[in-house]
Amino acid sequence: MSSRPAFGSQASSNPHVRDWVRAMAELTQPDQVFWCDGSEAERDHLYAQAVAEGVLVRLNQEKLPGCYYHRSNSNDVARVEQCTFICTEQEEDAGPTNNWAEPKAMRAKLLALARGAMVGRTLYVIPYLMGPPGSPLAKVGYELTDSIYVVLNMRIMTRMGEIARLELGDSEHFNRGLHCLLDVDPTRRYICHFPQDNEIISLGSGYGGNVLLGKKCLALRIGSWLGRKEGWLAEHMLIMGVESPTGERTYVAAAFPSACGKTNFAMLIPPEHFAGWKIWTVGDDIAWMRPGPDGRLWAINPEAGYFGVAPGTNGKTNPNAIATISRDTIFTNVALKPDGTVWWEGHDDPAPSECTDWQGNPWTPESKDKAAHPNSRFTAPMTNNPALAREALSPEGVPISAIIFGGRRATTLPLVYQAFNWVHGVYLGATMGSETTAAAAGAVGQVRRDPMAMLPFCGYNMGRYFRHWLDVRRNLDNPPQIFQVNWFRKSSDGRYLWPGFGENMRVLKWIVDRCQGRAGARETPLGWVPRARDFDLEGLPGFGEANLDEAQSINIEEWRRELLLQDELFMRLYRHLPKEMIFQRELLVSRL
Ligand code: OXD
Ligand code: MN
Repeated sequence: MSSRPAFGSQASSNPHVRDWVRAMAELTQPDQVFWCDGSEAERDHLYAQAVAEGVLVRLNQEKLPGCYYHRSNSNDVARVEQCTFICTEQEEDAGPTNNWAEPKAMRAKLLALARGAMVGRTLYVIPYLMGPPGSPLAKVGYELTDSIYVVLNMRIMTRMGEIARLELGDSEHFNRGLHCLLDVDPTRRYICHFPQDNEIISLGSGYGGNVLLGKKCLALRIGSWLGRKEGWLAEHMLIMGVESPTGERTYVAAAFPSACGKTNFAMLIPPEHFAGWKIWTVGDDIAWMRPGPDGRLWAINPEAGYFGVAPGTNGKTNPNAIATISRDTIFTNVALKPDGTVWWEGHDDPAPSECTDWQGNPWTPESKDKAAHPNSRFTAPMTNNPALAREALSPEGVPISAIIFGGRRATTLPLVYQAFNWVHGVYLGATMGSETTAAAAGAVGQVRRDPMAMLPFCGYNMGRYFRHWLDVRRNLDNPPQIFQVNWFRKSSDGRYLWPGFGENMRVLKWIVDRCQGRAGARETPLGWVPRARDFDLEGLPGFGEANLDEAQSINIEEWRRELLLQDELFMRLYRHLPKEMIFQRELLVSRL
């Protein structure tokens, strides 16, 4: 009797897909090939399988229906930028901010590592669609993986299965992604992109950002490459709709580096004072944007779920996220409580008297180490979000009125200012700096240049990327206004100068009002800033005009240092840096 599984046997009818899957199966030698269709029945089967294999723990289904728990290998908890490569014929095409490898040699090395890597395992074939079906920006990818955890996460993060097969039809234009866990050894970890072939090979990791190939690898690194070729932008940006009490909706995209609050901002609930205002989430991490026929910049969220940082998420910082992750969620590397629920530092519940930490060790409040890894995550479907914008499902997307760039900066950068024009705005994005976070392996808290929050994600030469941003303007009769924000500025005694979280609505309101032509501003050397009378400070206890002035102050000494740091990046990019960026720098120096 054949033990053929009831699920996973429906191979694609697309000959390009079949040939490639056959070749990869010959290489990796799995015991079986499982073709995912994305159905609910398949989902139930896969969760049961993952639990049986010990990859997932089924959480308390009364308290957390549809939720599961996973621990990754403790050497594998964040993106690894040093193992991430852009493999192009010319090193210059990858540029000085990426690790580069010659494609032929790198492919040969990776395929040698992948040879026989799935013996005794299952090769899952995941068809997935990035973007709403029928969108002019949507793209199909196929990920081949031997990780059932990846399959179940991709199910949440993308439109997976039949919907992607239908979108692709018989076309050969799809992203080819191969992922093998190998033995999760950091010395054999490679996240490699071959943009000229629309291909990704990821080996030796099981961490989301390295292995959910639709996200950083396709939607950003390959996406940015395709965007330059095809005249659009793939950006590390949230997208939100801001609805005023009159029902007017203004759409905003915002680039903040990893783990700097994009998810919280995208799901913001306006404080009581803003009765009648409402924020709608279109996306929390990635925006694909193209000039529309009407001369405006139109954006879609290519993803279908949120892969958010758990620590610090609670009913005060992000009530919509708490509702979103109350069901159908996979929790990774948080702490596991004896009652089959989860906990992390900054959870609404007090620390449990005992639990199991992210590494599987017993943990009590007396323990020295954290119970949850600082980069522990939740993977949740966007349709769980009470603030999900209906436009998140629209193929056309939304017209963007404002683009916000923001870093995590304890000094120098004021709370908010507006660029004088598009080129100046591109310069603000290009010179962004931010303190590093736990989302990437390495030191935390050091300021590094992170242009447009894309340093780890731009799949080609960063200088040409700035040029592309300048070029996109030619197709925009009505370009978005560009702003810079910094929620994280501190006083000399280490206090945050701005309350942040829901109160960011005040900054957002000024931004929206500027776009709608109904808020004033004062010109400064940096850009347009709100005066106290332009900015809603009502009902914000303990925060008055003097506080706003402090949060907005320009310290010339700090700006001297800032300009030197900007120079370091510009020197690295010099060969392809648009002259406009150098002129903008000179203009800023003369204004200061
Ligand atoms: C993410 C990241 O996971 O930016 O979104 O690291
Ligand atoms: Mn991100």
